[in-house]
Amino acid sequence: MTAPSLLPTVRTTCPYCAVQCNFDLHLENGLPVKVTPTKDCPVARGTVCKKGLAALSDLRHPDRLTHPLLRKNGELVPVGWSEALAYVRGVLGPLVQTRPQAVGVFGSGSLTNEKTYLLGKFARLALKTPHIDYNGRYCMASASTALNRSVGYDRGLGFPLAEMGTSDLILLVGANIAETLPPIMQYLKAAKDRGGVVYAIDPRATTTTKVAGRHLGLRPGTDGVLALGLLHLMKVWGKVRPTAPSHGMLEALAQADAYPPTRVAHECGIPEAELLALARAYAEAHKPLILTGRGAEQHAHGTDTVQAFLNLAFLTGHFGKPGGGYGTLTGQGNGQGGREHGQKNDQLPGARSLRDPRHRVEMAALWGCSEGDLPQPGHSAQNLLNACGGEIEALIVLGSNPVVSAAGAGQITERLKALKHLIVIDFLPSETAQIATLVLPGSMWCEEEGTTTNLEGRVQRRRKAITAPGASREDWRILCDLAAAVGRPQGFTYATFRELQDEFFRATKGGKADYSGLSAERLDRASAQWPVRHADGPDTPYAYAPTYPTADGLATLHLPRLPAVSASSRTLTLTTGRLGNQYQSGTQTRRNAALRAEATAQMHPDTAAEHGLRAGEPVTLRTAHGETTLPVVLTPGLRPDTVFLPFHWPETANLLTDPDTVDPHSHMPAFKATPVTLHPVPVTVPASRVGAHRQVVPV
Ligand SMILES: Nc1nc2c(c(=O)[nH]1)N[C@H]1C(S)=C(S)[C@@H](COP(=O)(O)OP(=O)(O)OC[C@H]3O[C@@H](n4cnc5c(=O)[nH]c(N)nc54)[C@H](O)[C@@H]3O)O[C@H]1N2
Ligand SMILES: Nc1nc2c(c(=O)[nH]1)N[C@H]1C(S)=C(S)[C@@H](COP(=O)(O)OP(=O)(O)OC[C@H]3O[C@@H](n4cnc5c(=O)[nH]c(N)nc54)[C@H](O)[C@@H]3O)O[C@H]1N2
Ligand code: SF4
Ligand SMILES: [Mo]
Repeated sequence: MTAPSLLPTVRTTCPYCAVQCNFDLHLENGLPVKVTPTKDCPVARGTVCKKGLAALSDLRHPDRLTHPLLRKNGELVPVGWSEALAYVRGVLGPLVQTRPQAVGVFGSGSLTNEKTYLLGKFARLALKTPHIDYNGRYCMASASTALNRSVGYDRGLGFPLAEMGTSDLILLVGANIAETLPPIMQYLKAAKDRGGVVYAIDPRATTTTKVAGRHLGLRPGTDGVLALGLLHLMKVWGKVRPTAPSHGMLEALAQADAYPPTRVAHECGIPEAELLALARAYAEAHKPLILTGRGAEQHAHGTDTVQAFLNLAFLTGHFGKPGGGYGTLTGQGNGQGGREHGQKNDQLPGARSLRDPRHRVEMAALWGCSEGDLPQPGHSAQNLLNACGGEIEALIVLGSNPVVSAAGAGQITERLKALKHLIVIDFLPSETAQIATLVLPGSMWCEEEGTTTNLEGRVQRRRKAITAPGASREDWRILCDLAAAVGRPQGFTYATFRELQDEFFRATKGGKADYSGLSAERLDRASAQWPVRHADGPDTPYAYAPTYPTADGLATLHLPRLPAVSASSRTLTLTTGRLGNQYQSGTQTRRNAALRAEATAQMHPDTAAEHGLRAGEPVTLRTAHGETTLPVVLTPGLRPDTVFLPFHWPETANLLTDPDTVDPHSHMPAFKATPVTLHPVPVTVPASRVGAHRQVVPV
């Protein structure tokens, strides 16, 4: 049953990636029937990708969750809200009084800014637990950590996207934007049309490497070595001219001495001539732009890899230039805002620190509690999931599907099953919802108001077009219901969404990510890039100009610590990533008939031949952490020492990744490099088992 539409056409933002395209939803009988891109969109300028176009079909998908589900005698059965909330009162109520640290919260970069803010407040004030973290830890956390520790804050791009077109050399380091952030390709093409050069640095040839025109197919995990090799040559060629005075410059430069071209080419597994050609292009460029994606970042040394590129951009005088320098390509719809407003384990709204006594006092004043009531930082994402079933007895998940997306998903699923209480708020029966003790039906993108912040720090309105179906509720109301159920409703009694939104904007005042000059009305007039400190003041299209918000205003160039590279050609490395037609853990896109895709194992024809494998035949991939069987796809553009798996299906990539090793700085798991072996499947295994992933059964 659906409520009548509010308007015949509503302009809103896409539910998926960090570009945050705007489009118009055309409504008929209370439901959107068509999406049309708008030329007014400041980001995509009238383009939209196929995922955005197909997003409507999830809204009333037959699997849509429309009532709470409670596990009884092993089965999830439909119940009313009063019974669902009585369960929460019964099990979480006593726990938050006696052992709040036994409760965890897992959030998401898919959540609007307002929900991000509310989730952090809910964990700290209603549950009083230190243990809240989110899936952004799996995403751009390494880039975020490197930027924060070097220049004191982190905005993925320090300039409007369109400035990309003014760069004369773009290095895409582990970013397959033609499939993952397609509208950005127009800015890449603009740069090329002006005579710019584009390199895509990726162990695989992809659509992006083709359009870029120059492809450097390095060995997975060696991007940091490449960056140090480039710095080495810049030093030799007299191209060092630091962006600004900073700490650690001499040490960073001295470190590069140990990375001459021969070593770098050998470790990266690339011809020395290709390294020199890239270095020459960088040396000659007036405004080179280095953009990292997850390929460079999702490693146990991801922070140090980003640091090496940041140091290179900084020491060659390009950091912070409009359209140049260094940036990271944020991934999720609100991956940027989601990392600013308090769902990180160590963070308070406005990118404040939970460790900073002044920040704690500021937030306590706004929230009407004492500073001492606020917990200290708790577990980060992967550690939180690993603590489930032990120290953590109850977990609330909002906007993530770790059964598919967490590193070492096999082990993590066992941890989640060992929980006494797993409460999942979702709108579709994700694999994580299917093992929950309680599932609460939440709201989809155009069923709620809010704001998101895209990959250039641009805050935009996401407008409500329709009402959530059946007994499902807006997520923000569910969080308020949960606060009341555990006996701590104070601070969670907003009469309207607007009250929550205004409180959120206020809460960021004085923080590094200051949104306090924003309001729904201002955002109706135009989007704005943060910080926006005053209602009648400007926004900030250009960030990263010195001085930086650090203790003394200077940047600190930390020394990247990179692991020794074993360049043995016998070792096969598994790397993982995305397909253009699927989104993340696939809850939404695997159900969408317009977005067909297949789970396969991509490998070079020589690799297949060496292992006695042929196209379409099953292969069992085995790592120290698990195994899975998939059909072989021959990919001549992939390095012969690398195998690629998408992660959008259960029983694909994350059964093979490492659940226990994380980057020491960002706590990011190593999604992009796991030693793997390949085994042909004996003919006795029925072909029907190949690629037969656990089907998503409606609960
Ligand atoms: N279609 C689609 N679009 C998406 C998403 C999605 O799931 N589907 N997710 C969104 C999100 S949350 C994110 S974070 C972004 C991610 O966007 P991207 O970073 O573009 O995505 P990935 O496919 O994970 O990784 C990019 C590339 O890194 C390469 N790679 C693997 N290992 C290495 C390495 O060691 N070094 C280098 N240099 N490259 C390596 C892979 O071959 C891959 O082509 O996409 C966003 N957009
Ligand atoms: N091997 C490997 N693993 C990876 C990666 C990789 O490259 N390789 N990439 C990592 C990255 S970058 C990311 S970002 C993660 C993403 O992986 P996840 O954290 O699992 O994110 P999603 O798949 O987007 O899951 C979102 C879930 O929440 C629901 N949901 C989405 N939005 C909302 C909302 O607003 N409200 C409610 N109630 N529910 C919502 C969806 O239906 C879905 O079930 O995966 C990581 N895992
Ligand atoms: S998925 Fe990303 S690129 Fe595609 S329409 Fe949505 S916001 Fe735009
Ligand atoms: Mo991501």
